[in-house]
Amino acid sequence: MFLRIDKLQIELPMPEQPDPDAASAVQELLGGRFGEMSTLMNYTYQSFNLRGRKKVKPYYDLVANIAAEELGHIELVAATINGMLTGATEHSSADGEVDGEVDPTTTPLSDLKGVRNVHHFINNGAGALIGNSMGQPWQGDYVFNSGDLVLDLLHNFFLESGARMGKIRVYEMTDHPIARAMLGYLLVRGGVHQVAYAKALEDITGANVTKMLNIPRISNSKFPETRQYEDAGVHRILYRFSPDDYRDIDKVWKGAHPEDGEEVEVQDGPPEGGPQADPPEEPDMFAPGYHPGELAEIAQHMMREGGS
Ligand code: MN3
Repeated sequence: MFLRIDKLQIELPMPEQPDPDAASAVQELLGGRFGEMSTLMNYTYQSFNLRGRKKVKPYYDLVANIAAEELGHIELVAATINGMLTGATEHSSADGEVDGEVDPTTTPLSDLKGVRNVHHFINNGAGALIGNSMGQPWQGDYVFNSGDLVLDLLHNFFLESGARMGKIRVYEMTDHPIARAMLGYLLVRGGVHQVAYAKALEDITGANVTKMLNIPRISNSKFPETRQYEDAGVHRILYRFSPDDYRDIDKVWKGAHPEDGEEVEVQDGPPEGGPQADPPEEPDMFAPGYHPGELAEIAQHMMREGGS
């Protein structure tokens, strides 16, 4: 398996306006039952545990390869939440600063006590949590792995459908530009995985599962942020996340796309991607801790020592 750890799967807008309440809604897409943690962990453990995998190699390859893509999706949703939380403390503590230092007696974080998920600010340095929109932690029993390939694939089709429902509802809750950029891309990629599991089920059972799409019954074309990806054919591409493995995903990812009728294709390598997010410092959260000037000095010191 290889992954681009130096890049996000797409370029996200820079943080401008914080929206902690919308960020807590986006948490559902990370750590909720149908979130990216669930898709990642379901496909990871299903591939770890699959028995007789040489016999059913195209399906093993499909599930393991999609697991690799999901790792990039949790990264993207976490970056979205970080971006949406950025600056929330600054807005809150505008009156609490003396000579650039926060005066704790002025209750500089008082505006944050009423946000939907105060954990973002009490336990985390304005960062993403492994939990859902109500703050409940992600749970291992969100992973379904019966050992029966058809049942597991059917579950994965259901999981991707639930994930799509969540994305659409969060889209309808917030027009935050970072959230919408992430949603435009992940609606398209989740759509690919939904179709891939439907095609796998059709191969094995003969049932016309792709006829059930769209679930929910609304096209990605209704969401303007999907357009650049649909125009580029990203909805028809399954990326191969390994130079050597997963050679047989093209045994499943073939034929027509159910929505536009055009041929689907496997592309070697991950998507081109965008720069890695580097969320700005949040001094009121002591994140990353020392004063920026001090950190720069420490870094310089380390570089000098490393070089000698
Ligand atoms: Mn995903």
